Amino acid sequence: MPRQILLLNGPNLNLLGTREPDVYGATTLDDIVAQLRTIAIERGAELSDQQSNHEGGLVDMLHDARNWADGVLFNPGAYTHTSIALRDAIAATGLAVVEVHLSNVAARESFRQHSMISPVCVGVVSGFGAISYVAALDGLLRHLDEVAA
Ligand code: DHK
Repeated sequence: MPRQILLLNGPNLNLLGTREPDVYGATTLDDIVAQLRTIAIERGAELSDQQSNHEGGLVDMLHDARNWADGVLFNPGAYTHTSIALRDAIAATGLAVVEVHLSNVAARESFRQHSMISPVCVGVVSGFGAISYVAALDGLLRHLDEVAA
């Protein structure tokens, strides 16, 4: 049975490609999903993708994922910096979550320099544009292998 990975993206990430390309790059979310899906298959995993602009919708998606996903790549967008509800949802589900950011949030405005969710994630990848997702998928699959060993 292939490992099941959820790629979960939060608000405004549906606009990737046209949204502030100097900050977030020119790659669309569809391009990122296609690339990750190919890599996942090469690594014996299956990737599903979901996106919501709503905090509660993201909470529901995490709750649902506990029934089928082995791990989650999660870019919560701006909710990274504000959402106790998302932090609690990750803790409550016990899912292995990797936090992902296209930009280097540590080098940006002070309000982006704190993450509510980092303490309940297995790791964080930030600052490599679309490649952040590729690195996060690699890290998550290695983490799941280690835990299973
Ligand atoms: C994406 C967003 O939408 C911002 O609100 C975060 C993150 C950074 C990113 O770099 O992927 O602050």
